[in-house]
Amino acid sequence: MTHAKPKPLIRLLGVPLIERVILTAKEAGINEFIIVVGFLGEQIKEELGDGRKYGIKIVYVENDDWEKGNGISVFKARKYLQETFILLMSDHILDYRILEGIINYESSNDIVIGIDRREPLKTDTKVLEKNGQIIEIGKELENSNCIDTGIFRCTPKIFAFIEEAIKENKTELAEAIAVGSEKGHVGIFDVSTADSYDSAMSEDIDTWWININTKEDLKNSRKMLCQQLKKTTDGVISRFINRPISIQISKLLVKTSISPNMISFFCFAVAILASVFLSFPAYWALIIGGILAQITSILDGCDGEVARLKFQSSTFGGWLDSILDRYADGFFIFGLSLGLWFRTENYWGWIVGFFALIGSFLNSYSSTKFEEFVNKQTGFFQFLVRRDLRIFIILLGSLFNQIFWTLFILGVIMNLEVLRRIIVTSLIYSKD
Ligand code: C2G
Ligand code: CA
Repeated sequence: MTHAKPKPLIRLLGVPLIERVILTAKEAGINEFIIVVGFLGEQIKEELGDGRKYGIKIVYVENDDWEKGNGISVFKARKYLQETFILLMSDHILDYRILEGIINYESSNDIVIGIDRREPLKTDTKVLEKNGQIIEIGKELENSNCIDTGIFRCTPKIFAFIEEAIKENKTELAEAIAVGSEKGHVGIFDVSTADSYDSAMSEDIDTWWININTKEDLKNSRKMLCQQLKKTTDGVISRFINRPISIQISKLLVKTSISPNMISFFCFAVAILASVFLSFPAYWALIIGGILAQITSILDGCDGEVARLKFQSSTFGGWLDSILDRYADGFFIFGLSLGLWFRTENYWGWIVGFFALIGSFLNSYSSTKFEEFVNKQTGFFQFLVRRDLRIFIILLGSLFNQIFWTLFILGVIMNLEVLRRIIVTSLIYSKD
């Protein structure tokens, strides 16, 4: 053995595969886990512990027969599984909405298998289903119309099927499921029917799963996970400029132990530095200030991205993120107004600064409720006027050495956007 690391502990964007599976299940509301360990099981136990650090409960079951089929592994856990449970593979990465879907799916079958209609790969277990019931299952099926995703909902009845299969020397889980399906007890759940709507995150991404076998699979899953990092509420600058960069940075950050809150604070510190530069009368300082401001706008994506990739999102973090952003906004505009005053001693700078400031604050203040009202109804791509655009205007203004016009444009655009929101909301809701 050259590398003595069990496959479930391979890291995918900073999180071991098995931990990903567990935390995804937790997102779907599952809090108790039975993990069957075999080969190099000690390392897995050491990594995950009793689950307390994740706010869940983990019980381990040893399987010394790990060289036999995976049906044996499931069978060894029977003592702990006296009610309906979800059976997952430690190397199948999946979207939590598939789990929500299969948990809530109405079916009287003892086993419900998550299936996918895509073309089978060599490694896939093939399934032939008819009217929602499984007729045949196996790796070598000639006639199949879907594949097994490795996501199951089971009643303890499954152990009887496994036992029966074992008697015939069949130790693979698929073979036990075949026993159950012959008796007409196995149904399907099409994973593509899982609800793909997540109010904040997904846009047109599908619910997905990947069986990680090769380096290529790891690469694809990384791509999938990164695609989901964008938010429906991202503005244009964020969508086309900031996110593509911040996601690359986040890919590096997840490999470290840097927490989302640390990123939020770091980002804030850079913002303060940016506003100091913006307040200097020299043109070169203004340019540096504008560039630093844009950098913080990019980094502002990283705290949330790392939080989502590492299952570290928190209510506090989200709140901190937005509070620090508001402070930074205030400092940027104050820095610009001060810089203008140093240069011209014209009090008009303070007046446009005031309008830019209040417009920026109200733009953020009104956005959450407004998006709740409107976005859910329309859903299609919109030109969102948000902080990312604000900071981009500051960048352009400082590159062109136009502080007054920067503040002026900010004041106009931000207040017009607030006005637009008032009008749109009143049109939709005036009848309530
Ligand atoms: N979050 C968190 N902890 C932090 C920061 C953020 O848990 N310290 C989570 C929260 O759920 C928060 C979300 O991440 O609601 C914010 O996601 P971001 O991707 O940081 O998005 P946002 O800052 O709103 O926008 O181009 C940059 C983007 O416009 C940044
Ligand atoms: Ca952020």
